[in-house]
Amino acid sequence: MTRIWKYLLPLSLAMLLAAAACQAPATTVPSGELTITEKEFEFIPNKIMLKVGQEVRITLSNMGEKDHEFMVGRDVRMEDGIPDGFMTDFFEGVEVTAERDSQSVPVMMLMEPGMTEEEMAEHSFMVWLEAGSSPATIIFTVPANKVGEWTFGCFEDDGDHWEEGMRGTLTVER
Ligand SMILES: [Cu+2]
Repeated sequence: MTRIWKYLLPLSLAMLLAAAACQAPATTVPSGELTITEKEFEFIPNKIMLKVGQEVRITLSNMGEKDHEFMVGRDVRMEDGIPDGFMTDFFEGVEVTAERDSQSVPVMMLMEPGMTEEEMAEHSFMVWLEAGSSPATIIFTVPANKVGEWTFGCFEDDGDHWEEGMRGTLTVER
């Protein structure tokens, strides 16, 4: 019994690795903790896979020289011909808490400054990070009604960042 496992285990691991290598390189998050780095003009990683029921801590870190934002949704919303966000917000109905510099902060504080309270209430959830600022962490449990494929993106500079390819895919699996 023990002897056979000695050979089977490395073999099955090798097969698993081979199978994983053949698929699209989505970053799975077994621990639930993930850092997404932002810079001009990309998110690293840009393919993420989450599981329903998983408690997730996503830390957004702006390592670029420009301000960047993180929004997750479906169907890009155009405003005066400029991509400005998503029609459907992934975070709608999701309870999100936030931390910054190891302190808990209201999620509203992660939105772009200068917005009125009314604008914030109507706006999709976002994490806006000024260039050079400290990372922010959002914490939430992945709800079952979010299964499927979502897009995340940055629409800063009148949608330029989005056009430049600053976007990624978030897949929620059962
Ligand atoms: Cu950006």
